[in-house]
Amino acid sequence: MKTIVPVAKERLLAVLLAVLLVALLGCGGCEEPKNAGKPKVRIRQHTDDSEGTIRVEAENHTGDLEAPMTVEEETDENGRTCKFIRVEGGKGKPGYKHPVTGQVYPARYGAAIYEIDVKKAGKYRFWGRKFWEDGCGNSFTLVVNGHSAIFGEDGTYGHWEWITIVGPPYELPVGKVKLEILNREDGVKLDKFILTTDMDLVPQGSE
Ligand SMILES: [Ca+2]
Repeated sequence: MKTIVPVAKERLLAVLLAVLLVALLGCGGCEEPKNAGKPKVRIRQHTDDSEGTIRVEAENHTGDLEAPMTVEEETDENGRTCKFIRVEGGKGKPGYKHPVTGQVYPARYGAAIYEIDVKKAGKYRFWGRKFWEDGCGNSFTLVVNGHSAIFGEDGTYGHWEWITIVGPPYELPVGKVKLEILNREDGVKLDKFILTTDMDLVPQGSE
C-alpha cells in the first residue's frame, strides 16, 4: 500500500492536469463568457449606478426561493424571453384554508429573497413590473430592511405593468439591504424591480 498510494496520487494529478489542459484549450477560439472560471456572485444582474438607481431582475434572487414561489419564463410574440417569479393561481394564500381539502397554509408561504448592495444612502422608491391574474391575485408583500408593505391591490389585470408603492420611500443606508418578496395572493408574477432615489422616475415598458 505504501508504494501504491503515491503512484495513484500522481496519476490522479496527471489526469486532473490533462483535463484542465483540455478544458483550457477547448476554450480557444470561442468567446469566453465574462464570468468563466469565477464563482457565482451572490449579487448579480443588478446595477447600482451609484447615482441612486438599482435595477434587479426578480428571477435573480440571491437568497432562498421558497415554494410555491417559482422562477418561470415566457416567450413573447417577438421571440423575446421574459423570466419572472410567480405564484401560480390555485397554489394558495398564506394563512388561508384550502376550500376543498381544508389544508391551512402557513403564515409564510412562498418568498423570493434578495440582498441588495446599496452604494448611495438616501430615500428610495420601489417600482415593480408585475402581472396580476385577477382581483384575487393582485398583490405581493414587500419587506425592505424589515419594513413590510403591500405591493399591488390595483385593478389592472392581464398585462405587464410598472407600479410603485403608495406611501413614503424607504430610507436606505449604504451597504447590504435585505429585500423579500412574499406571497400574499396566488396568481401573480413579478418580472423586475427598481429602487431609485429619483422620485421623478417612472419606468416604462420592459426597461
Ligand atoms: Ca425578469
